[in-house]
Amino acid sequence: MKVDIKKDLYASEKRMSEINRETFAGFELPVINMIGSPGSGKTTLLEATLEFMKSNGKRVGVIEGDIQTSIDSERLEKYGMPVVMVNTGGGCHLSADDIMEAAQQLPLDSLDLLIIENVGNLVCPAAFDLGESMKIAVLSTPEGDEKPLKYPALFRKAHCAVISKAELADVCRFDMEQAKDNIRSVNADVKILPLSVFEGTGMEEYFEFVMGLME
Ligand SMILES: Nc1nc2c(ncn2[C@@H]2O[C@H](COP(=O)(O)OP(=O)(O)O)[C@@H](O)[C@H]2O)c(=O)[nH]1
Ligand SMILES: [Mg+2]
Repeated sequence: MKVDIKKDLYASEKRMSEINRETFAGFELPVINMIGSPGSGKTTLLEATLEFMKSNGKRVGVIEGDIQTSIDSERLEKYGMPVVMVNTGGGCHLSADDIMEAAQQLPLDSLDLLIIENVGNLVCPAAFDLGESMKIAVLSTPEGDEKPLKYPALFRKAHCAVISKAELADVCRFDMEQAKDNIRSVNADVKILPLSVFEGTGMEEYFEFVMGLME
């Protein structure tokens, strides 16, 4: 008998993401999967989000994916929210299996929101369904306004595209309108949110969007 390992692996990964989705639905827990390049500002945005949610009485769990080190999860622990670190040991993305294991260490019944920071990478994480409610793509201005065209898979699957470090757009010669057009050309329905955590611009709209997931 011929065994199609690739097909079996795909089926098992798919089943696990379905179990995760059912588990999260059972707790009525919205789950965000944040995906972007290394350095695009995911952890910084997550820190601002935890601060905001804390002052609004919301409890947010975090699954922090990294290839190595606990640097990001240490940055997040000071907000008093439950953080679980997953080191992929070289792997370029989180899998549904990783999320299932990490979620068991979280008090899912007491959370209002779960945020997964995926491994910094524009390609691999987009291909894996973790059982999340939505993917948020994070593109920073220094990366260039053409990146949505070069890496369309992520932007096609994302519900929301954050354009981070917006205050650097001019100095990086990043054309904001062109970037929006590029994102819309691969996904007409995506919500585009330019923001700067450092300057505080666009943050209200971002928080409003995230709060909307909990209604
Ligand atoms: N100029 C600017 N830099 C930022 C902003 N947000 C984050 N950064 C910086 O970008 C770098 C990478 O941020 P980090 O959150 O670690 O990115 P991650 O690798 O995607 O998690 C750090 O030096 C941050 O201080 C911002 O709004 N403006
Ligand atoms: Mg990070």
